[in-house]
Amino acid sequence: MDESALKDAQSNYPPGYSPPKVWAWDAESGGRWASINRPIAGPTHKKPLPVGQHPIQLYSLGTPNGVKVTVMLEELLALGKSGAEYDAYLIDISEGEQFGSGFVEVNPNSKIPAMLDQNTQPPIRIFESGAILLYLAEKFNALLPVDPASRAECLSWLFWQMGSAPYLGGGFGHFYAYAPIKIEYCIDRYAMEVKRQLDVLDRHLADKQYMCGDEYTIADIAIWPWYGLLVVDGIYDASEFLSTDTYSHLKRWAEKVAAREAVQRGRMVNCTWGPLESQLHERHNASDFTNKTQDKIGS
Ligand SMILES: N[C@@H](CCC(=O)N[C@@H](CS)C(=O)NCC(=O)O)C(=O)O
Repeated sequence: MDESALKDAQSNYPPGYSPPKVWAWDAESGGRWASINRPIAGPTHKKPLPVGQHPIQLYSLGTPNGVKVTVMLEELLALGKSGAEYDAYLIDISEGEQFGSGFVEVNPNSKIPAMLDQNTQPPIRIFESGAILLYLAEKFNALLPVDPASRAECLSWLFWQMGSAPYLGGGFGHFYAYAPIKIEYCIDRYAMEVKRQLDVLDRHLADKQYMCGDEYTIADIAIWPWYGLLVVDGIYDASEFLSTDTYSHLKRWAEKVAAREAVQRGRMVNCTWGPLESQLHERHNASDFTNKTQDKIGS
């Protein structure tokens, strides 16, 4: 952009902050997550993680990144892969539990989801939801196509999700729903990108049942909790703002995936908000879901 175009663009926005030479961590920035944001890594306190009996130990929360993994585990169990039995423990990120020493040992990046596979000694740690999905798909030979072309397509969409969702969550969601002030420039920038991404998905799904054709794969499992939930559940209360109903192929896919039993179960695990009957704070057995339903009938 040349000098005069830049001046023109700047004149659309009121004068405000001008960055100092060196940024310093002086104060909370405000906004919904301000109290947990820090510019340094590492643990803030000593706290070992609980460990259960099952091969897989999950430390997570029912956010879209967490839901990817609980849906994957429920799908594997539905396929009869009993080795995927898991204990899911709650990590309350609003209370800073991601900075406990035990959690940081499993994920040095201090973000949910994080997983331990206790089938091996010492146990294997896996963090980053995409890495966890791929690890589980390879371990159980499921939900990842085997022929090279379909596998490449599946991994392309898996990594597309990993790169794209931060624009939806950290960009659009943050500035539209959580920031302490509404900044038109930021909301415009991220709404533009999110709508472009929705159009990418909508065009791709126009002639396909699932992201990789007729086969439901980890690409669907990764993408649905962000883009599917945006369309079927209006995360960030943004359906009208983003006109999500207009993406009809994406909507059809999102509703089809939402109807899967494993997806419905996976959404409940580690969820601490919304209707009480759809929250299962921790999961240690398949019967936890049944007991939950019975609680509901009994109440
Ligand atoms: N790229 C990571 C993102 C994980 C992530 O951002 N997790 C959020 C919750 S959805 C978190 O733990 N935030 C806590 C923090 O930032 O302190 C993944 O896909 O696993």
